[in-house]
Amino acid sequence: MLIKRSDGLILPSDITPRAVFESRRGFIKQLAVGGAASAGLIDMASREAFAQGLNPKLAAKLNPAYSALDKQSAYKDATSYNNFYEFGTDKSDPAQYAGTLKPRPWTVSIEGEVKKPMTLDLDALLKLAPLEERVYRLRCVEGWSMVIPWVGYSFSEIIKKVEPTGNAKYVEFISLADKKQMPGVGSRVLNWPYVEGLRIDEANHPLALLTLGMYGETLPNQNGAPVRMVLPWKYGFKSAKSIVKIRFVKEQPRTAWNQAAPAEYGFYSNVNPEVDHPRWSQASERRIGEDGFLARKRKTLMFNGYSDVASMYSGMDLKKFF
Ligand SMILES: Nc1nc2c(c(=O)[nH]1)N[C@H]1C(S)=C(S)[C@@H](COP(=O)(O)O)O[C@H]1N2
Ligand SMILES: [Mo]
Repeated sequence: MLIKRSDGLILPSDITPRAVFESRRGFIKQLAVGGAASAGLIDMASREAFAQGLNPKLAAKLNPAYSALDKQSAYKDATSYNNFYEFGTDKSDPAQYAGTLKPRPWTVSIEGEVKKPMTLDLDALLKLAPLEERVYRLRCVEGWSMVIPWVGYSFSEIIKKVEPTGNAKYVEFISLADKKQMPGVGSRVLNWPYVEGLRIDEANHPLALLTLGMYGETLPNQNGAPVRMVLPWKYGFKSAKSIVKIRFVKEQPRTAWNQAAPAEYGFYSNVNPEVDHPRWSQASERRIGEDGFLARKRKTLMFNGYSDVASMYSGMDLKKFF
């Protein structure tokens, strides 16, 4: 597929020779080979891992067809500048307080309009489909962006397994809301649990990533351990973290941010430089890590540069369905 770079160039990533690709990657880790994803390695006491900033390795093969060539964000930035309101509203809160999240054992129940409802534990999720590394840009609605090598597989793999019924028009993603593990859940900034949603065709789009790791490791707590979504063509808040339940439903889900401020956060929330947030412009963005004195304000691209998704919205007024 064609992935537009943030500088406006269009690169046919599927024909870029792998070697060129690899050498351009700012960050290459020799990933542990083979069964790293299996039980043993991910059983390390999560607290200790958090304290040491050490997450178990998670082996995955780069999928160049779905990877951006942008310079990758520093691991340090990606793990210390976060939005995860269950741990507080400051960018530094998740890295500071998410040590109390216990990502193992963990189960995700998948229910609603499906022929085969199921509850999957982490091992089952890790084995459900081959893990891929995908370097995605993530654009926060607040006007900053990062470039992160995620590890996971297309959410469509889950859809295939549970066999939605004809009534399944939307998918709802529900995050953990446990006061004991998440100090921010005591506050009333949002209606807990954090809920997000997609139309079923969006959920089936190969770019929609069921994410279990980043930078060759299992997900750090502050990034939504142990399992989250990453939807690179939508504003960051659509990518729900620490998911415990996935429901296939008939009606458009009532999402947390849409409920909190419907005029500001629409259900679709596709990245769109032409539709401003009521309180600020969305025409440009600041790439985290580029904020030295030569910092560039980057132009925000339609669908964050993931133009493949456009056909899902043909005929829709994207100003109305923002
Ligand atoms: N459960 C939950 N998921 C969430 C959030 C949150 O507060 N709670 N914040 C969202 C927002 S606003 C963004 S920009 C991304 C940030 O992901 P990152 O910290 O891994 O970069 O997570 C999204 N997912
Ligand atoms: Mo965000």
